[in-house]
Amino acid sequence: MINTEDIIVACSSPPGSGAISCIRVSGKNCAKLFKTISGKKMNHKEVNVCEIQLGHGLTEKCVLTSFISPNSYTGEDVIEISCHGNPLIVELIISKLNCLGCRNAEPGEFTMRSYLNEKVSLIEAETIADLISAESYEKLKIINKSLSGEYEREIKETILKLKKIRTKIEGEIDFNDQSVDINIISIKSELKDFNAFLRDFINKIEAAVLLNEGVKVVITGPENAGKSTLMNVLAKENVSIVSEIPGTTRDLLSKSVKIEGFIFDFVDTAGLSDKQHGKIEKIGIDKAKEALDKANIIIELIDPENMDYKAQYPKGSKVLKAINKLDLFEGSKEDKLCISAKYNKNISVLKDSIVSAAFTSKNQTLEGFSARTRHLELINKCYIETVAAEELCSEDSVELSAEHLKSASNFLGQIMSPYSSDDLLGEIFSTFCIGK
Ligand SMILES: Nc1nc2c(ncn2[C@@H]2O[C@H](COP(=O)(O)OP(=O)(O)OP(=O)(O)O)[C@@H](O)[C@H]2O)c(=O)[nH]1
Ligand SMILES: [Mg+2]
Repeated sequence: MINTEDIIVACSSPPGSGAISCIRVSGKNCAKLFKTISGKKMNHKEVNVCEIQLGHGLTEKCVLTSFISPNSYTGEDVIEISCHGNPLIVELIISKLNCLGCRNAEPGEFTMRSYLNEKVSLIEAETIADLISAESYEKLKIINKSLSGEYEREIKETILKLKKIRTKIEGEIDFNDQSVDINIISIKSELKDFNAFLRDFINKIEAAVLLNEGVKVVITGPENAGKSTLMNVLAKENVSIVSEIPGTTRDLLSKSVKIEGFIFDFVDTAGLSDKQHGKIEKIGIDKAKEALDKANIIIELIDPENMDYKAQYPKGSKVLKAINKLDLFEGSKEDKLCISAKYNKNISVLKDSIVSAAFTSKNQTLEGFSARTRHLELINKCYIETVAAEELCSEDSVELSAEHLKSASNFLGQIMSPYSSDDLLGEIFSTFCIGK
C-alpha cells in the first residue's frame, strides 16, 4: 500500500564521511516538527541555523532549509537538514526524527511523492534516477536532452497520432454509411504509415535502452578456446580463472566495461561441448545457455582445435564470430576475425565490431533519449496490437481492428502514466536510491 500520510525521512547525500551530509524530510504538514527541532516558525525558502539536541547528550549545529507545499521537490512540506558529514551524526538526527514520528523513506519514495503530486512526470522521474547513476558523458548528454522534455514530447506525439487513428476508426463503427469502403481503405493506409513510423521509433528506443542500461555481451564457444582469457583482456583485470584444463569456467562471470564511452556488460560462460559432463559442468552449461537467451550480442570464440564448431543461438541474435590463438596459425580464416586474447592481438578490432554491432549508427544513438526496458516492452506490445489492427482493418472486421487499437493505446499510455497500481509504482521507484 502506498502511504502518503507519513512524514518520511532519509539521508539524501551519499553514505559515509564527508564535509556535509543532507537529511531530507517530507510530509503533508511539517510546521510542528520544524518548530520542535528548531524552535522557529517554518517559512518557505528560508534558511535557519540551529542547534539540534541529539541522543548521548550531544548537540549538532545544522542548517535547515525549508520549503512549503506545493513549492518543493515532492510537492509537500520539505525540510533539508545539512549537518557535519559523519554517519553517526546522521544516524542520531534520523533517530531523533523517528522519535518525533517520522518514518524512514523507502528507496525512491521522495520522487514517487513528487510524481503522485504531479511535480514530475514518470519519464522525468526515471530520467532523474538515470542522471544520478550515469557513468559516461555520452549518457549524461542523452539525459540532458531527455530532461529538456524531448523524449517525453516524442512519446506524447506518438500517443496523439494513435489517438487520431482510433477516433477515425471508431467513427466508422458509429456512423456506418455508403462511403465506408473508401474510409476504411484510407484508415488502413494511415495504419500502415503509423506502423512504419513505430518500427523506426522502436529501433531508436532499442538503441537508447542499450546505451542507458548497458549492452549485455556473452562470450561463448567450445571449451579451452580462450573465452576467459578474452574476458580478462576486455575487463583489464583477472575476472575469470584461465587454465589449459578444459571446463575451467562453470559459473557466469560478469564485468562492466566502458568502451568508447558506452557501457558493456561482458559475461564469461562455461565452454559448450558434446562430451559427457559431470553434474556441475551440466549446471554451468545450462547457465551459459540462459545467458545466451538474454544477450544483446554474442561473441562466439573458437580456436584452431575447434574450427568445425557449430552452435545454435536464439532467433535474431547478433553473433560476432572470432578465432582465437592467432599466434598458432597462419593468415586469415574464412573471413572471420582472428585474434589472440593471450597476446592482445586485434582486440581493438574486436572492440570496434562490438560497438558497431550494438549501435549501428553511433551518431543516431547520441541523438536519442533516456529510455528504459519498461518503455521498450510497452511500445513493443503496442506494436503487436497496431500490426494486428492493420491486418484486420477491413469492412468485415473493423470492430476487431478498433479493439486492437484500444489495447495499443493502453500500452502506450502506460509509458507516461501506468495504471496506479501500488505494486507497479513500487516496482518502478524501488530501483531508485534511498533518499531520492
Ligand atoms: N597460444 C595461445 N593460447 C591462448 C590464447 N588465449 C588463451 N590461450 C590459452 O588457452 C588456454 C585456455 O584458456 P581459457 O581462457 O581458460 O579458455 P576458456 O575458453 O575460458 O576455457 P573453459 O573455461 O575451460 O571453457 C589457456 O592455457 C590459455 O593461456 C592465445 O591467444 N594464444
Ligand atoms: Mg573459461
